[in-house]
Amino acid sequence: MGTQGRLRSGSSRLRLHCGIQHSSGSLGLNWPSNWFVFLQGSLLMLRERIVRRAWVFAVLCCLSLGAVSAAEFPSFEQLPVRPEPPDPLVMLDGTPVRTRDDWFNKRRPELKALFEHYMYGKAPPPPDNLTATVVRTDEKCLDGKATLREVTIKFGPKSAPPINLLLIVPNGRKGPAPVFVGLNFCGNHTVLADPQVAMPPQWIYSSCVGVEKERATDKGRGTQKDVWCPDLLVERGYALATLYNADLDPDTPELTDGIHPHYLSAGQEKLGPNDWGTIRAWAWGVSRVVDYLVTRPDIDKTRICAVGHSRLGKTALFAAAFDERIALSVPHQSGTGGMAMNRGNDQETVERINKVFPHWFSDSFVPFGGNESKLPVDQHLLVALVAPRPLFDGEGDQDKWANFDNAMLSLKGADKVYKFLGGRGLVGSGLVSGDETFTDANCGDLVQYRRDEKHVLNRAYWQRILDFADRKLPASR
Ligand code: GTR
Repeated sequence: MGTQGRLRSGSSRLRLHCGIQHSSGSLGLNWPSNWFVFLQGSLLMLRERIVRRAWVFAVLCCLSLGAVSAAEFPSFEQLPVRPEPPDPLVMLDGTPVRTRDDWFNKRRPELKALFEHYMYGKAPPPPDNLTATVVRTDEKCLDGKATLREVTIKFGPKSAPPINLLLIVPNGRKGPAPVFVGLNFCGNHTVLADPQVAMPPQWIYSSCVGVEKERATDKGRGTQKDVWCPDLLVERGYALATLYNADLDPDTPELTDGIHPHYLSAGQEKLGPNDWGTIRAWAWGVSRVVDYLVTRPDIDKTRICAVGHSRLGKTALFAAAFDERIALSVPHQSGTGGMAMNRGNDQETVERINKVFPHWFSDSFVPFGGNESKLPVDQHLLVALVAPRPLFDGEGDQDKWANFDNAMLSLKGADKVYKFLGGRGLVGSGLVSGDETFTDANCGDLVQYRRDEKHVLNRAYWQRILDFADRKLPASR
């Protein structure tokens, strides 16, 4: 799966999320505990003040007066070490976010620019020439319960590859249907057992069923139906819009395929350090599908949900963070680069993810391997960008690699913004497990849902994703 990465240097040092942890014993002092608490508090305040000053200094050195622009962000070397995750409600230059207006018009654009600059890379602006052609319709899909359409979506430079969208919309409905949009790993023909759905012609993961010499075959048809569960979605009144991720960018380090080469300027042979990586390209493609979905009368444009598993869960989160037309998001087992905080991640580290998947992020992310505490952003801020819209963080008890504990830290870090915007954010512990039903007492706008499962998306998860969507996006909205 595209794992032959460029080797890069860097240490695999781990950092504690909570910074200094002293006890009076470790200091060798015998002071009464209230003295120690006082001293500890003062040290923490002093450290916070020093870190804040260093930040303000670095930012002021790099910014001229006026709005923050990515070109003026501090270089990696200029960034101070900052063990605590950045406060979502404090601007990069230290100015507090006091109003909704500050959030939506200042901090939110700043965070988007920071994520693009230091981590995922910058994508081109939305194209103004998007066209969609329905190339096949089957009104009798799923025993007549749904209408299937295959749609070719074109955009951007003439030479750019199209998106081949599979759209399944329930037939028996009273109004426009809510929809889940997500990229798939193995091709549209694997989503349901239909002999006619077009197979992707390009490179495909050899781990997908029926793949021979890195190309899809008929043997793969319907083999992902228990991952996507289109019958269940339709039964519950939801549409499904899905496309193979390689339509946008095959999951390999090569720059010669997918969307990237069509956006290089004349003579440019490689991406710049802050240009879009594969996850950014995938998420940009999700937004192109949304461009199309909002034009369809059978789709409820106020109930568009983004879903994805694993690397495609990272994509779903990023898409929702950047595209406010996405009303609800389901980053499922998304791990590093998705829901899991980079600071203190003892599972997949920044260094490792960049080594194994050098194309997923922009090159500007590489130096943060082993230096996570220099990051001016962390994943709680990507979740904060989704606020106040509902988010379901699906996790598996046996899927330690995705680091559900660090995902919970992201939810907790973003909660502040949900509440600042008047939403419910996290409620109770924020965790709902197994067969526990969602109630007002355990489910706010943010929830971590965990089952005793490995790294998988399946019907059992979908039941709960749909329960969450029913609660958060009722038809009467
Ligand atoms: C793993 C990778 C994870 C996750 C996963 C997947 O190898 O380390 O970040 O994305 O792949 O996408 O299945």
